[in-house]
Amino acid sequence: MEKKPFYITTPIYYPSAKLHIGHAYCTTIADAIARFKRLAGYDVFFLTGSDEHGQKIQQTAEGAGVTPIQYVDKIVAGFRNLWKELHISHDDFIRTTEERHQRVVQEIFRRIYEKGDIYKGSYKGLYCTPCESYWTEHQLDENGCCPDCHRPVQEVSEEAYFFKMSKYADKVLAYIEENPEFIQPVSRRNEMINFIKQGLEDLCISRTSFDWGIPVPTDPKHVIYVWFDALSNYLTPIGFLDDEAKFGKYWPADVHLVGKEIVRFHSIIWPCILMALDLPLPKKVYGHGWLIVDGDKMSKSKGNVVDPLALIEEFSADAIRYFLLREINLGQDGNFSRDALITRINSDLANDLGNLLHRTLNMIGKFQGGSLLPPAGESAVDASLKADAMDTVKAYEEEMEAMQLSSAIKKVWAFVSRANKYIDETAPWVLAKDPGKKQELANTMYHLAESLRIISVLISPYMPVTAERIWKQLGLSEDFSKVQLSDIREWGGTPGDLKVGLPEQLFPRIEVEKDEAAPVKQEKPAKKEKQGKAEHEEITIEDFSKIHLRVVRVLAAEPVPKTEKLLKLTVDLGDEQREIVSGIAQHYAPEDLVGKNVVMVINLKPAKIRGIVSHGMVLAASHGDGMKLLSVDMPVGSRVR
Ligand code: ME8
Repeated sequence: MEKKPFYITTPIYYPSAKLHIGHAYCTTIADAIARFKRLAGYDVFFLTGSDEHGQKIQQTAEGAGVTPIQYVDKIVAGFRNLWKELHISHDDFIRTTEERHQRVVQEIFRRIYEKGDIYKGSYKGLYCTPCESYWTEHQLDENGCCPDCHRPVQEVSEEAYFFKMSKYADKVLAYIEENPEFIQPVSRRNEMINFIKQGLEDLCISRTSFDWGIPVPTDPKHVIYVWFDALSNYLTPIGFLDDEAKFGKYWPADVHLVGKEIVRFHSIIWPCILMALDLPLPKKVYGHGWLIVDGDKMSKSKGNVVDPLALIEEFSADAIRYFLLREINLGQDGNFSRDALITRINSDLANDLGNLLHRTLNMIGKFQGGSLLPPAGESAVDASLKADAMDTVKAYEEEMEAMQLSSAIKKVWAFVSRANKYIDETAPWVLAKDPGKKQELANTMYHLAESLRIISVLISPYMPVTAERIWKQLGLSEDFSKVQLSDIREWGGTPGDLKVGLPEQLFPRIEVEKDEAAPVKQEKPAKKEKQGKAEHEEITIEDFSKIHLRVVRVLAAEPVPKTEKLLKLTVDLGDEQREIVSGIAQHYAPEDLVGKNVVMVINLKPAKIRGIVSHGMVLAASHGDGMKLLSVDMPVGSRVR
């Protein structure tokens, strides 16, 4: 049977700087989806690449004293190496400096020009070079800077070609409104609808003040605007212009996965270009959230970048992948913290998964000489484990199809815990002492090995190396790269006489320094005299401006078990949700907090309190024994200064 095609893309990254863990996040999500789709039997084409033209890159190269191509060659080699180390399974890597791409961009320009949707005019307006974006006066932020990156914009005035975007505004709006699945999540969709309703102006698509770009075919003193150039990359490797059958198979793309700040380019400008070319529009543009470090988007200028290669070297690619995909809900911002990463590695990977494999293989070795014995009959607890396994596969598939990667892997972990509990319930060490329980013991060992076989397939989009290691330790002979989801939709794929391997540690436990896991100050107030001194110490306005205070809404509250003072709160920051732990249980009942708008420090370093990672702190005033939260009647997301 012919496989169904599935085409997924990441953005092509600017080689203006080294990639950081935020870029790795985006590519890891796409990789997990691509791997899942391959498992599910699709013919997948997964594309990533580099976006190498534009003024920003020309300037950076000049600053470094090299030619632009020398500059990008070196950085792009670093991209490729990172994707290799992170086990990214892309089918092609497109560079916008390649001849195959240049040809496509010039042909697209020519076709739209001939159609009359590109015309020559003169551009006078504002340009943000770091974002390579044009802005109008009314779109700037309150300081007259770029509304995306908040850096100063430049006035530019030059002869330029324009693309008639205004002509397609109504059509693209209708497409967005008629196709609720097109822009996800829904918050981004609403933003885009509002953006178009404010009016779409024609887009300036050429520049003459620098030359690092693809020349306009009929007027080579102009170079084509980087976004027009970059977006076209999605058509190049799937056969546009040279392989009609291939192009017909993969286009329109199933998913363009992009960061939330570039949804606008993908869901408005790109569809207008495609309409001008009479090509169908992509099925989905998914805007994922940002990886935040200490409350701020990671960026070189802020000096808070986390180097993915160093992390991979320290903790392994699979551990990083697992953390990113499990910890953050796609679409929402998520905090990256070393403490949270170590907690996940120790509790989920070393403990839950590592122990399940180790205990199982150890017992098969010790009680049955390293071999399974064919199962016969089934106890109630065996049947319930089997039913849970099948339910997990089903729920996992549904979540993965909906791109809910975090929920899907949580379901797998619930099953890992279930299997660990099954060991305690069946107590194989007791069965092993009773010769009359030989079959019961054989059944138990079989159920555990089969559960692990299923788990290894389910985790393979997240942790491809670990998944295969489990498969091999189990002694399964089938080539792991050929395994499909259909192999685990039914229970019983493990051969009844399988000879298993020796257990090898999957993830070593990471030892944490004592104060890394210490509770935050809320639980242990500083000494009185220290507080007094701090109160009289003057700080500058710059010191104060480091503290990001925001109005947030409490969505849920519950006591932290075995504590008197602590409540766990889920709060809405306006653009994401977070969990925090607060020492206010003696002053507020959980139900009184839900729906309250309170003030929170959002860039406080996360801290683990009683096993829960707290991402921020709500403010409260205290007097004697009384305490009240600072509550403000302002919309969620308002900055407090
Ligand atoms: O925008 N967390 O390239 P880019 C999550 N060349 N994602 C992040 C992130 C973070 N901290 N920082 C960056 C471009 N990203 C264009 C794309 S596509 C035709 C052209 C994500 O290198 C960001 O959201 O600036 C974006 O999706 C991607 O990295 C590339 O960013």
